[in-house]
Amino acid sequence: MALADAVASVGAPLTSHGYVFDQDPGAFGELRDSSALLGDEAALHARYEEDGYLLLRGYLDPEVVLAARRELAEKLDSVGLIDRSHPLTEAIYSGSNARLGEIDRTAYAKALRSGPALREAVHRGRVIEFYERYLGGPVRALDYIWVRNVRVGAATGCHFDWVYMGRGTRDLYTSWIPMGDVPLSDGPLAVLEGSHQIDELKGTYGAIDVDRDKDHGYTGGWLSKDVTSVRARYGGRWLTTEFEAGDMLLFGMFTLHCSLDNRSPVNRIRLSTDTRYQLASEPADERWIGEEPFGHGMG
Ligand SMILES: O=C(O)CCC(=O)C(=O)O
Repeated sequence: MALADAVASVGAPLTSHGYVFDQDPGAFGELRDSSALLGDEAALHARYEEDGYLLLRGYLDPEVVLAARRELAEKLDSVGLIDRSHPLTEAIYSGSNARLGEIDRTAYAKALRSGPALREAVHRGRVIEFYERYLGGPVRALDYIWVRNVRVGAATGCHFDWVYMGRGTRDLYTSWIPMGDVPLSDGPLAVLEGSHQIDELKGTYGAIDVDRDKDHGYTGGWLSKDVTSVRARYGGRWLTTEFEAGDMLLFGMFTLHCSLDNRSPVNRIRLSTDTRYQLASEPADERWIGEEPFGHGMG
């Protein structure tokens, strides 16, 4: 579906934290699909330099992704988050998260991000093959897998990934992988066009370390929740799309991104992961590697 039709089909303004995305063609557009460049590493690099991201539609095996979705949905169901009157893989929210108050949340979060089908989808096979070709050598994935199960009403604010994982190589890439279809209504990711070239932002907000710099003043490490002001200040269009199982969106540490609000009319939980890749020979951020990554607790 063309983006304009998809926007119209949502039937309500597209928002992030309630801030409305201006739908003027100069302010909002569609992520560019670079899958036609697969196999031509030089062209992929040139596109990445230009755009700060690569959208590879249908690059992953949808069956592998959907197996991971099933595994995630079962885990969400095990703590009462899924409405069982629908197939589990529809991931319709039950309306109650009361059980989360009764369980060991840390152990549960670890179980959620450690299933074999999930690892197969994001740490093996086609994803790794892509990065080995793209980076030209053996690749290390940061071991930590960020699982997003985003309910209606929630969104991610505008940020650079570097502020969360900037203690290793700068040649680090994020893969945002929809675990199933993520239409515009369900709160997909959005990228600010040209943001990877805003040097001023790299040297200011982009220079913080959310764990080390305790009084950085950026709540949660986000530059802002206000997509309208961010665009007014830095220019570019907010770019997004309707994602399908098998798509992979790759971006760099200094590409500003956020998510749309999940406004699913059927109360679907948005399921996606984000994972990071680099050359194995480069230094890695110690917070996110090993059997039990320390995460933000390291300080
Ligand atoms: O999926 C989301 O809402 C956030 C993902 C993200 O920030 C990332 O991929 O770096």
